[in-house]
Amino acid sequence: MAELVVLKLGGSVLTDKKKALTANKKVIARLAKEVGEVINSAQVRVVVVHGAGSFGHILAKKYGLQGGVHDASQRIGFAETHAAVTELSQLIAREFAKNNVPAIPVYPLLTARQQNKKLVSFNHQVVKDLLFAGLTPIVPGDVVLDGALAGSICSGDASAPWLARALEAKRMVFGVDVEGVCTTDPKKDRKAVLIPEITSKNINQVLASLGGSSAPDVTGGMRGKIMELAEQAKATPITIVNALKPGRVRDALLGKQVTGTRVLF
Ligand code: IP8
Repeated sequence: MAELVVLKLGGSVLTDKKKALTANKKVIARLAKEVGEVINSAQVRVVVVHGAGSFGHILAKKYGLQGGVHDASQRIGFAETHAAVTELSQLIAREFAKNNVPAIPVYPLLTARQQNKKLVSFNHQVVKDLLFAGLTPIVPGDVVLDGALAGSICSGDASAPWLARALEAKRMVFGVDVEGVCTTDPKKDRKAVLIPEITSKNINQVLASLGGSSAPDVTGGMRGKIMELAEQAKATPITIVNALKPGRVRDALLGKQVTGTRVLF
């Protein structure tokens, strides 16, 4: 059986995060080609999880959905946000199909449930069945039903590791808009240094090297993120790559050595 890789593509790669409902169509087309090359030439199956970018976050903020769904206006916002997310997924699916990837969106709103913003179930059988049929599931960050808050936001960062664990994926590839995990925020600090590998052997050293003299919230945020990645990597190894650089996602999907950060535990 071909090995399974869960690919998470960040919303800031796929969309212009500052302009509502604006997709980076050229980037999506190139990534579709890279995924197509992989699944049509190698023994690799791919589940694509994608961020919502400017199709989700702007509406979610406008309606205050971060705190749940409590009134009629928020219910409209919940519906509108889901509709926008489905638009992005459909756009990606069409671009993938043009590149010989038979992609089918699977919406967490219909397959997952949360409790107080925490993912508690994801019916992964549909994802498994799509793969078995030779199709490529596309799972967006979405709004979902929440037992405590009526509705809440389910990030692709939660569903990707969940699915990777449930489907026993060989590895996860996170396609982001920076080179990988760095000592400081590379968008704000030109001295940021890429951390090529995080393992149980160097994690304490990596955590100690974070931040330098930059703001404590940046350091805290990064520390939290690395701890979370380490936890996820216990179940599934992770490679984080710059998806804006042509070929990086393709090579990472194939399991090749690539510029980025590998998290292995
Ligand atoms: O972009 C967020 O998903 P993410 C989903 O993967 C919504 O964090 C609806 C904002």
